[in-house]
Amino acid sequence: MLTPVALTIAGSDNSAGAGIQADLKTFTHFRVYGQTAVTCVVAEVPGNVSRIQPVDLEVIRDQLSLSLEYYPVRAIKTGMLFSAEIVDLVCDAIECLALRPALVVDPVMTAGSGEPLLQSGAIERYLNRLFPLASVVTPNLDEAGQLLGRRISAVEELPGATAELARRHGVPFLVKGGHLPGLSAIDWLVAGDRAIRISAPYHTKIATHGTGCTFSAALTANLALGKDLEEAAQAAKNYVNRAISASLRWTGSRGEVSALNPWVQ
Ligand code: PXL
Repeated sequence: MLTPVALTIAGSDNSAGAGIQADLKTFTHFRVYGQTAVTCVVAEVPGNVSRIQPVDLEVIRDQLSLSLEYYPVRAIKTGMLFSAEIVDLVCDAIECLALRPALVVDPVMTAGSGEPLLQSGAIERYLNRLFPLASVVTPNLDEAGQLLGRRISAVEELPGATAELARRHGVPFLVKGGHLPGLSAIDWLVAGDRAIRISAPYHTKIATHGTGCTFSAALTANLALGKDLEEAAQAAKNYVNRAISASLRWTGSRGEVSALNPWVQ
């Protein structure tokens, strides 16, 4: 089989646990060749976002058109898009493709530290333009809560919340319930009339920076490999679970730092 190509449209995280860097490592793990369109440069370490610099819109447009024109991109992932202008530009680039690749929309809104990663005016563009193009939308609990207009605070609420989002937007939704209290990290996928519970053991006190990016990148890679949505979601969940449990750890001059392990089998 020819090596599949996937494209991530996301921000750069210098600490490399999230964003473009996490996506490329994940694509590489699955032997999918990654292309990148960088939307912003974020200066950060886990738990501390220092500065965000959006990339010039013309430069983002050229990154997208060059990768999409020269490579047979089978799947696209969007991560941190930051502004309404960038969401519009991404939609323009995807809408004009004759052959639509699979599209995973990870609606990144805030960093783990609580720092906003999306301007508030951009949410309306997600709802009206980007979600309708998606093969699947993958919010975490906070993002799903913001999209619904109410908090999701218990595992029992996940199936109903996920179904409501999928129905409201007319596309599959996968809500990542990993931060809910319990022995398992449970995600729900609702696609048409199918509802699937995806679970993995819950890990405490291990690296979690970038788990959302890594999950959606793994899902994108598996769609690029030709798996269907359910199989791809299972493979992605399984990979993230192993990457968390085999987390890397160092002691820097500020103390302990950790990261997901991209080398797990
Ligand atoms: O995890 C969300 C996220 C996405 N993209 C970038 C980030 C982060 C979190 O810090 O930096 C670039």
